[in-house]
Amino acid sequence: MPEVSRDNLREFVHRVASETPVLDIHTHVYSARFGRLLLYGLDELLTYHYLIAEVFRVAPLPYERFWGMSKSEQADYIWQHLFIEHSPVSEACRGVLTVLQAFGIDPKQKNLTSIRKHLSAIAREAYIDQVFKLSHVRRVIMTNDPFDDNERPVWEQGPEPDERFQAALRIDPLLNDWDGAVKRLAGWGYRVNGTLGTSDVAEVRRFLIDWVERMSPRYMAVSLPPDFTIPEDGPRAALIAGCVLPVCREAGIPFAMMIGVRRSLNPQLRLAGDGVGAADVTSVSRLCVAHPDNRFLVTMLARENQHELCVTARKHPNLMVFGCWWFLNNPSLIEEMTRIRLELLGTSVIPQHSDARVLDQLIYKWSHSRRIIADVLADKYLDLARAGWMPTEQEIRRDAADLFGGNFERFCG
Ligand code: HDL
Ligand code: ZN
Repeated sequence: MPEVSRDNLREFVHRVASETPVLDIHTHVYSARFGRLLLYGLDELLTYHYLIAEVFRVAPLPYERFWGMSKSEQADYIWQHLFIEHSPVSEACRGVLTVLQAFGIDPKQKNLTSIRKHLSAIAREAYIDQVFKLSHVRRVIMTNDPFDDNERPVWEQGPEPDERFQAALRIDPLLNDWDGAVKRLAGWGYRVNGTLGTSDVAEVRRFLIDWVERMSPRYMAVSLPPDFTIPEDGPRAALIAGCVLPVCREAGIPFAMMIGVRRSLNPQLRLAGDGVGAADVTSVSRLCVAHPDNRFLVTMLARENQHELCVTARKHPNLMVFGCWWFLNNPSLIEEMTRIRLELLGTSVIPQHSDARVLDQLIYKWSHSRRIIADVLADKYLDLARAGWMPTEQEIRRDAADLFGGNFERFCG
């Protein structure tokens, strides 16, 4: 296979990175059969909760006044204050522009009404196809919550038919609000009383098995607060060890832990009100050691946790580090994290996920991240070249395929 010359290495790596189809392992998008849960189009892009948090900084107004606006009035307000009256330099603002550009729209030449008209003229199925084509994403993994009253009935009708959308079984209410979950589980016919005795354990396992069979999830997932520790008093540690991990082992799927979110720092901002806190990485290590037959996908929300998480991953082959989550999904931190990861873990990582909530965001979240990951990868190959090791085209394609989905698929088995 031909080696790549040093002079055109960077350009070749960028081309491969932009062309490699991605398996996006964590998103909040939905397939068409979920109806209104599938968000797409200009107003959804502009009312992304990241932009809601940002607009209150430059144009504060009474929260209820904003929440009382229609979706398009909120979008107009955000556009006016974050794009017209201030330069849209934040990552979430720039993302909207990247999406419009990909659809061939010059926002400087149009107004929101004509942009809305342009995008809403595309039928929903065609829109989904267009976004997958423009983003070079081959498959997304959704976030599927059996406790969500809008989502549950859809799953009760049957499995997901669109193979571009796969499930992840998200169990935050079970692990983070056991008392509330007991009431819901009992209402669905699971014989639980909250004592977490053998009957509760058996019934929670039955609940999880029922949903694994219904969803065929690629993994089970939970988001956890900064003060999450193992061991810890309370039901969460017992539910993880006694129910979640045995069912994951039996189903042959990983358990994903997303650690470090401080929910509702500002409840008036609703989805936009969450914050971040440094968490305990040693607890991840303890779980990996105590459950060697389980596989753990882990992402942490605090920048301060990233280096220690990579060092921990060097100790545990059953630990896979993934993504630049949420407040880390910005160029400066994606670059820093990708460098730390490649230098400590080689290509044995999942460098990114999109966390897209609006389907169109697949376009910008991936085009922004591919560029950064490609640049870091090119730098590492040039470091290799200085040591006399020039990668071949095939090796570069292999590495990109690993990073953009292959590592996840092998890790999931
Ligand atoms: O808990 C999560 O999965 C987070 O990603 C939240 O959904 C958060 O609101 C988000 O969308 N972050 O990007
Ligand atoms: Zn998420």
